[in-house]
This record gives sequence, C-alpha cells and structure tokens, in this order.
Amino acid sequence: MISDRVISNGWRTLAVVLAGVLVGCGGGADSADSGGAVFTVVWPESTRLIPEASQSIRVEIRRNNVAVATRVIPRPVGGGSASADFQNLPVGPVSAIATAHPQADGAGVAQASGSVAFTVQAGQTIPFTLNMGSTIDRIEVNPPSVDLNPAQTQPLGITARNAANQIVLVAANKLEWESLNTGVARVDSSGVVTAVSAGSTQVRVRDTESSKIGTATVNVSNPAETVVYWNDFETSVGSEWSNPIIETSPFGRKFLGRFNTSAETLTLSLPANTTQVTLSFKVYIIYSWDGNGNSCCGPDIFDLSIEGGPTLLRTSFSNTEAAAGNLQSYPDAFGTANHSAGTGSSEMGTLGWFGFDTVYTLRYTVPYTASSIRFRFASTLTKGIDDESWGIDDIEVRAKH
Ligand SMILES: [Ca+2]
Ligand SMILES: [Ca+2]
Ligand SMILES: [Ca+2]
Repeated sequence: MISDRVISNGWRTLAVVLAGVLVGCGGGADSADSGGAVFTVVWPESTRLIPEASQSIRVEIRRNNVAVATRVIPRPVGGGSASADFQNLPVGPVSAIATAHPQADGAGVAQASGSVAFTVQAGQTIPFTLNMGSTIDRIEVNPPSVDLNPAQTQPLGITARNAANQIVLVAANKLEWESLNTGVARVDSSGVVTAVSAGSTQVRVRDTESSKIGTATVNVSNPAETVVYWNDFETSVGSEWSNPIIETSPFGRKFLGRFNTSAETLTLSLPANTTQVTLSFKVYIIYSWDGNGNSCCGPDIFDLSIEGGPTLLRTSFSNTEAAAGNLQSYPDAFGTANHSAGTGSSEMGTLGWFGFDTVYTLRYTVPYTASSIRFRFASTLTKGIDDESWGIDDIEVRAKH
C-alpha cells in the first residue's frame, strides 16, 4: 500500500474503513434504550505523506438528518490510532458522516468525506475503523434507484470502497456528476437530482482520481391520481357527510339533500403525499331561488369552501327571472354581475319542481398537501326549505399524490 502511494504520488484520496461488526455490550452503553458506536482512525506513520495534509477527522452522527453527536479525532503526533467513543445514542437508524479537516481541532474546509448508515442497538456498541490509506476500487451511489415526480429533487450520495470492501473518504471536488438524459432528470455538481419529465435515465458519478464510475437509476413518472370519493346517492351515504340525508326528486333522481340554510360538510382522508385535489359535483338549485334579488326576495347565495383554505365559490343563483325579474351572479362571483337565470347551467327544469330547478356542474382543482380535507357547502337564503333549497349529486374527489 505504501509503495502504491509512492508510485501514484498524486493520489490524494483519503481512505477509511468502516467495518461494521455488531458486538455485544461490553459495558459501553448504560441504558436499555440507547447504544453506542466507536470510531477508530488509523493514521499513517508520521513520515508518510498524509493525503491533503489532513490533521483531524470529524465524525458526526445524524438521526433524521439532524446531528445528535459530534466528535473530532485529531491526528496523533507520530501516527498510530485514535478513537472517538459515542455513547447514549438513540436507538434506531442513524448515519455517520466522517470528514477530513486540515486543522487538528476539526476546523477548516472539509477535504474529503464519507458516510455510512447503521442502526443503533440497545445496549450494544458498534465499532468502526477508519483506515487512512487505501484506494478506490468501486463507487456505489446511494440510493441506487430513485422514483420521482417532475420537479422533485433528491440528493444522491456515494460510498467509495476499496478492494477489501472498506469505505474510502472522497473529496467532493474530485467527483463529476452527469445525467445521461437531461430531458428526464438533471444533476448538479453536488449530486442533487432534479426530475424533469417522465422517463428513465442513469445518473453517473466519476471520481477523477481513480476514474471509477458509479451509477444510479432515476425513474420519473407523473403523479398518480386517485379517486378518493365518489357518490351518486342512488344507494347510500355515510358519516363522511355532516348531515347524510337522501331525497328523491319529483322526477325520480336521488341526491344528497335537501338543505336550506344549514352548512353541509364532507370530510375525507387523503393519500400520503397528496399535492393536489380536484372536486367535481352537481349542485341542484331547487325552486324559487332569487339570485341577486334585483326585484325582491334575495339575495340567495351559495358558498363552497375548504376548511382552513380557500373559498372556491361564492355566488348567487336565480330561478325567478321570468316570474320576478331576478338575475344571478353565476358564473361570476356574487355581486359582480347580473346574468340571466340559468346562465352556465347544465340542466334546466329536469328535476320536477314545476320547471323551477336548475343543475350546475362544478369542478375545482386546488393545490393541497394535508392528510385530510373538509369541504363546506353552505347557502344564505331568505325563505324556508319549501321555497328555496339545494342538494348535491354525482360528487367525485380526486387526489394527485
Ligand atoms: Ca343521483
Ligand atoms: Ca324565493
Ligand atoms: Ca330568496
């Protein structure tokens, strides 16, 4: 190994052995719900050229990407080994990031780094040995395969190993990242992948000292869209609705309702990682709604919102233009327009309330990321339920995730 280094004088890669052998508790940990790890750095003799003149190794233990413990292991005068003992680490998966620094106190720009993931076991101490003198045999990319939606990003890391399967520290500025199809995914100089459009590509990383190459597969697909709720109210309705009542119109169509001035809510769970929700439904505007109330008896307003979120619709509907001259705001927002009764409707006079009924087919798509959603349907009406009422039919909620 020494002769190798002499021959390849420009070889500056730091090497580290992370030989993760789990051993039984030898008295290291002092609690049943914590464990430990010991990192031992084996430095070359003092006469031997130290790559990049590193004087210390900083080892940081991270849990959920948050540092929970850090130790600096300075290079002993004259070489030899030095250790850092981590105890009382939380049980569970962690990662250790080792970086080589030019100053003995761990200061200075990191010259090289490597990482290893392991699981802290209760009452056990895991030994790792970092051996500062090896050469890269191969490069693994972590994770080796990623699935992304367009515009999502994913940092990639590398594990360089020597022929003995030991982990080698590598300087980041010695790595060249490349995407083989930048129309599918791009990668920046620090290994962060950004998905562009559906397809599959390989991302390569090359260590310029050893010329070894590692690859990862990046699969980009458009997000799935799932129907999370659907009901035509022809059979049953459940407790997802605050007031789950079904009525049959005079012409025989079943729907959710009727409602007058009470608010009605629909509460649904959404798939993990939902990014967008689409609501579509029909609202039945039943009997003598008076719209903007131009001549009398209004305004009669319908309101749809997401709890804690935006109002999707607040407008007025009229079925009484011919009878009383009342116009409506829909398809515009309430108070901003005077449209003829029925403007924008998908059906008129089809439900059986003596021609005084209209059906509007509504559809809204909004960005949404919470794990559940509550839609609120409400109205402000001026007369009782036998004069003005409404219902809901053919409702569907989709989530992109
Ligand atoms: Ca129906
Ligand atoms: Ca009325
Ligand atoms: Ca009214």
